[in-house]
Amino acid sequence: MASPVATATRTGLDVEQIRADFPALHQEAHGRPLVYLDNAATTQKPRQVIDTVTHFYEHDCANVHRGVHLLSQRATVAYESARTTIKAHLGAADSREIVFTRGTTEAINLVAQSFVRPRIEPGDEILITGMEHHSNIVPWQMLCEATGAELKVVPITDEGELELDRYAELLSHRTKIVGVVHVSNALGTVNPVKEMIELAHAKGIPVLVDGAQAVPHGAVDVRDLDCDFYAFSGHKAYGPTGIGALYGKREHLLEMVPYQGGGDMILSVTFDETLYAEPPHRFEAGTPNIEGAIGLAAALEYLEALGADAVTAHETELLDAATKRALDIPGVRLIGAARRRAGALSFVMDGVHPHDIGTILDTEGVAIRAGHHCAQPVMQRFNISATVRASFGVYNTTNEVDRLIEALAKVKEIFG
Ligand code: C6P
Repeated sequence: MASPVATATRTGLDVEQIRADFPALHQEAHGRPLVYLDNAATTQKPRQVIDTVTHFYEHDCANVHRGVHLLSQRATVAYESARTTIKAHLGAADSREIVFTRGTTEAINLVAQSFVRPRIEPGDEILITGMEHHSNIVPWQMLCEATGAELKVVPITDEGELELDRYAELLSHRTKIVGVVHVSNALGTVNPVKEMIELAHAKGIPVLVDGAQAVPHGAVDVRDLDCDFYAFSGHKAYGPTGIGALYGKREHLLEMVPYQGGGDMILSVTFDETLYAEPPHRFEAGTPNIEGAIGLAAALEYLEALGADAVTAHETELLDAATKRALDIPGVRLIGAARRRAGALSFVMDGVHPHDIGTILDTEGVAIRAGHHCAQPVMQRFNISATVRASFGVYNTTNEVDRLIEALAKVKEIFG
């Protein structure tokens, strides 16, 4: 089936070669070659990830940490070496600092319940920002409700950047943790997390970074950032769904109580007492998503082979081109015009609901997301109910930017 011809990239990625790795890209949507621009929601998977997961099912399928038999030993080695791959990808010091989770959401809930809950008191504060995804809001609200703590929010400017002066002021002796998104899924803003972490640490406050939209788009180094926790999801970084990871500094993980109880997180159990396993297994109760972890490692290896800087450069080129050309369309208004953006272009068009735009684009074979992107407070901040969001990945091309813009012109034609 026909696929859009990839144009040469000036940024060092062989996009045609990359596209050949992704079977799902080579199909039509409503009779047109698919243009997949919903990468912030989830990415397509390269053959290397699909084959890794298939290989596990065909050769090594067994439970981990439990069996004496060969397959179980192979599954255990593959699962634990996936942890080492993730440790290396994030620049962590020790693979025991990597906890497998279902994704970013579960990682944040784990920090809320296991790290913050035991040390929070009525009147204490949790500081997040106005551009968080619901998964970095709701767990903290639940915790506040249960404990009498208070949720504080760093406001955002009209350009979609954080008000850093306000951030510094809001860091108080009552702040028990800062939760901040590295790259906003609704605005594309890249936040100055390193600087924010420094400011928080100067007051002894730990910081959790939501890296769901950062890991797919470039280099992340948790030791350079000096963050206390870093959460991300596999499926947005070309890996399987249902798997992600939490990086946590070893000294924090050692202090933390388990989040869930069950098999594989214990040293010994009697009816009188249970002794817990050391981190990270203490936080991985039950049979884990073994094939997910292995597939995630394959995805990160794939990204590494491309090179983080080349990935960033390629996607920035597409994002800049799409932004410039979308703004040439009368009535298009960008939501989020931060100086540093990554991955996503979010906008509204006068007189046309984003869902209508999404539907027309779909009939043109262009997949984008229209909605609040699970960041309703961002929509409230900009007095809108939804945006159109085109989000880019390693396999997108300038031809596809053309297709997006042509489809938007069609929307204009239909709605006048
Ligand atoms: N954003 C989007 O279309 P999970 O669902 O746990 O894999 O990831 C949650 C999450 C957390 N933080 C950020 C910044 C995110 O973007 C997401 C997921 C998707 O924008 C689905 S709502």
